[in-house]
Amino acid sequence: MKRLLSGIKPTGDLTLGNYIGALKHFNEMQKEYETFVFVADLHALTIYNDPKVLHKKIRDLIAVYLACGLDPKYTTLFIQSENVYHANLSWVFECNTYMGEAARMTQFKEKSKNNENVTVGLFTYPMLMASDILLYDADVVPVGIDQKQHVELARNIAERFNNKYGETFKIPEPVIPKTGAKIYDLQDPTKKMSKSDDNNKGCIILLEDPEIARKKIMSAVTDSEMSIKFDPEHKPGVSNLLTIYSSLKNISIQDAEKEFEGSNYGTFKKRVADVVVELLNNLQSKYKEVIEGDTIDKILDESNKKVREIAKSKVEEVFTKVGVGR
Ligand code: ATP
Ligand code: LTN
Repeated sequence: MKRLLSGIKPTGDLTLGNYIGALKHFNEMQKEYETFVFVADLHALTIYNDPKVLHKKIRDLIAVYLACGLDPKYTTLFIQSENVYHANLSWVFECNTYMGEAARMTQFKEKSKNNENVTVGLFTYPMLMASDILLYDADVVPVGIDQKQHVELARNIAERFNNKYGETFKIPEPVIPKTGAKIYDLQDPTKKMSKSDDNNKGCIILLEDPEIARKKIMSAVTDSEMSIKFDPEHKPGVSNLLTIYSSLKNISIQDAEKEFEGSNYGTFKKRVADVVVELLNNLQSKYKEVIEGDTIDKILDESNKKVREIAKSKVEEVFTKVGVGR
């Protein structure tokens, strides 16, 4: 069985963008692949987080993974920092990545622009991400479009390492969803819906009151026409709502367009809001069950053993090949 691996940072509040671009796909793919999904808590440290809040967000993310349908029968759920080998391998990759290729990462360029508090960690973050992926010989890595470049860097690192030191790593493939690879902000549909954004009127938060989410959809920016057509360039707001609707209903954009032929924007938004509210209601009731129950630690303890074993043998192989240790 092929392996799937992906992770999400426990910073900010999880959004509908995270759900449609990532969580939903992990859930749909878990039976087809041997699946590893983790909380990328070391990645969260590239910016300052209140430690107490970070601890809570890590647990919350595990609960959201379970609430979204990730099933420990199929998916190994774990916390990155609980497996020390991620950071070990990352160092080796930092020493096998050129400054020029790391400096080309779009996310680094964007996040470091006009920012005086850029850490070295933000720069080396893609090498840690490469180690997350390559430690487990992942075949596929489902991510939103903004992470594709990082998975491509992981491929380059793997190929270079294999050429230099002999066959060691599988070359992973990024898997980008056909629809919903990028969900946009409801107030500014040219910008990604992001949990690190301060203005959250344009952002649906998975654990927020569903009625607040409904209001956000009802006041989403559209345009002054009256046609419900998918045209991201000229009609970014309407196209974004069509993407959200078709992803959550599991139908094509064309079918969604047909469904709304002749409808006005008010009716359209109400129907989009209904599917979003239904998703949040389901997700939140499962989340509550999990976070109040006692299964989280059992699941993590079990998967911990498994991931450490896999990672230990990979890191030992790498250390021997590069010539460190006895
Ligand atoms: P930030 O927006 O805070 O920089 P992020 O949400 O991109 O962070 P993660 O939470 O780690 O970072 O992302 C988890 C996954 O969700 C990634 O695969 C990412 O591509 C996807 N994702 C995040 N936002 C969106 C979005 N608006 N549309 C589609 N996918 C998204
Ligand atoms: N960098 C990703 C989160 C992430 C990840 C990974 C995704 C860390 N390690 C490994 C896939 C595979 C992000 O910011 N969204």
